[in-house]
Amino acid sequence: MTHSQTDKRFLKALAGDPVDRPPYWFMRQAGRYLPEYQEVRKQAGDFLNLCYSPDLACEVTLQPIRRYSTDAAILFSDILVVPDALGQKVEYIEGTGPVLDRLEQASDLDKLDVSRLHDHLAPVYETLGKLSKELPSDVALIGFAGSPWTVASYMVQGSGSKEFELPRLWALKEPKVFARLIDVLVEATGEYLVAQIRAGAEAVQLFDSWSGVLPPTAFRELCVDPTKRIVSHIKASYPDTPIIGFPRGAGAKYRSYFETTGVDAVSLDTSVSPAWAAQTLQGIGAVQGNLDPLSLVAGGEVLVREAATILETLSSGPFIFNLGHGIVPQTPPEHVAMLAELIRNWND
Ligand code: 1CP
Repeated sequence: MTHSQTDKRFLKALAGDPVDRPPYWFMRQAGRYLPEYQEVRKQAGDFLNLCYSPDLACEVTLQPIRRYSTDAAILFSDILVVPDALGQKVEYIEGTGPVLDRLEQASDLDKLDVSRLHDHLAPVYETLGKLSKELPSDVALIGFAGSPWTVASYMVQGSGSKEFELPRLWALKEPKVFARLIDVLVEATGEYLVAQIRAGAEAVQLFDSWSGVLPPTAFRELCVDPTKRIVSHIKASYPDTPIIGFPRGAGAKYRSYFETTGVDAVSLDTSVSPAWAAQTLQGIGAVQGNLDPLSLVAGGEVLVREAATILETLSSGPFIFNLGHGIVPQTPPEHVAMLAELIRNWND
């Protein structure tokens, strides 16, 4: 987004244009901590059914906008709709999280079918179309996908994990086979995000939630390179649509990720010091982040202090206020409302 006409604060900040105050939105701003989400979730029954029901998905996307007047809405969906669309069995089990019929050997990759992608994900595109019509005119619409490494991790591990040993070991033992899986995901993710933009997304975010478990060489091969290929694919059709990368846990490697992939902005995890980010990253592009989601659970003084430090340190460069990771289920919605008000009243 280079200096095009927009009155959306979020898009201006991404383009490096001046803003009256920092824009804000919160990762996982829709979800279980909101009673009105729980209602719709009950109505939908199955979690994937919620993701694939345009009216309901649209409604839960709008819920946090009504409460907090965020500057951006993020499509309500999940990163695991992509393996689902490729034909891998994905289920969400209450209290456990996602469970997948795991990929165990090279021949399992032959079952993945990219040709069904758009048919399967048509309801997601429909949700974006509805949101484009329903959102207030100053609120930007963000589409998203998981990055190939993070999505592959779930496909191979078969569930969430702290260390993701199975995909890491597979990548080390059979790099060529693992590269084939990454290639399938690069293609599917690139296509998926282009279709999201066509349907109305004004920016997209790539969530690489598990990039932090990889050592430097694997980080380059499995996170940076695939992300770079996806960015090129998107930019070929939509050169002006900003792309935000979230290589969670990348540490000092945030810099090479930012410079090499060509993303327009990076989302910072909680471990990144705002002062370091201001000095090292804001010269490359916009940064987004990075309040500890637990500060939002704690509320009060500590929340005000932590948020103020981030605002003071980062708001003189291109900056979007966000969390360092998603809102957790035990977060009191009043704390989020208080934070939103603090940011809305901020200008230094
Ligand atoms: O029962 C429920 O209601 C399910 C809870 C839930 C929700 C609300 C899941 C299951 N996904 C979501 C929505 C979701 N997931 C969004 C919606 C938009 C918003 O931000 O408001 C987004 C962007 C995601 C992305 C996502 N899903 C990521 C990347 C971001 C991150 O948090 O690191 C990941 C890793 C997932 C996988 C996933 N989906 C759901 C759960 C519980 C998990 C994590 C499982 C694990 O512990 O590994």
